[in-house]
Parts: sequence; structure tokens; C-alpha cells
Amino acid sequence: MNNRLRIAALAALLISGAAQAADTLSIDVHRDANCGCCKGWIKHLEANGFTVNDHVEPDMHAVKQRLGVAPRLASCHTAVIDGKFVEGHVPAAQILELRNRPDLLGLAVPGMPAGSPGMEYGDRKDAYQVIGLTKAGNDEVVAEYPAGQ
Ligand SMILES: [Cu+2]
Repeated sequence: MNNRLRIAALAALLISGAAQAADTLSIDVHRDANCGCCKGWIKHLEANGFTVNDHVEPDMHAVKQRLGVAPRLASCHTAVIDGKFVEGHVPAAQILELRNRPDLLGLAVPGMPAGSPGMEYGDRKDAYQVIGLTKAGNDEVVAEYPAGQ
């Protein structure tokens, strides 16, 4: 291998390495120490390629207030990705779409609907919506589950 080829090969290696690093989806999850379904949701994120930074919090109410989660949107855990909140059992698909929504402050699945990721109870599939909070302060339905109804 001559020098020029060697440099080209090295550059290709570096570029693919950088692309891999950019694909790493890092998300911070804040949760109560005793929250089992929160751990279920973390498993769902990891299965979908997210790297989860798990934070056990003494006061989730304070965390939600700090991150701007409106009380009507509240659930158990609160996550943060790219400076935006992800409240409750939001499916990975919508978290990925959030990157293309600069108009949204965050996403939420209010409450804890059965059948959402981390809230599996056998075959039970409650209807639920994924809500986006716009910068203007409005709620917008970004997805409805179960899908295809
Ligand atoms: Cu939960």
C-alpha cells in the first residue's frame, strides 16, 4: 500500500467512526427509585438503540417543574434528549421523530396507559395518544395507539 492509499483508508475509517458516534442516541432518564415501569421503558429505549443515562431522583415533581412538563401531561419518569423533555411511556419511534420537530418543546404520554412501552400487561392495549407540547404552549397529538385503528 502506498502512502496515499494508506491515508485514504485511514480517512475512511475516521469518517465511518464519526458517523457511528453521531448515530449514538443518548438520553437522560429521571425516575423515582421504586419505579418498575420506568425500568421497563428504559429497556425499550435500549432495545431501540438508545444509550440511557439513568438518574434516580428524590423528587420527581421538582424535576418535572424544572423541565417544563405541564401537570396535565405528567406521568412517572421524565427524560431529556436534545434539551427537550420526554414524559412518560413515549414509544421510541416518536422520540426519533422529535428531532425533526423544532417547534416542539417535548413529548408526553400522560398517565400510564397499559400496553405502552414498559407498561405491558399481557394482551391489554389501552388506547393512548402521544402529545407534543408546542412552543406556543398548545398540545398536539403526534401519534395514536394502538396503531392502525
Ligand atoms: Cu410508568
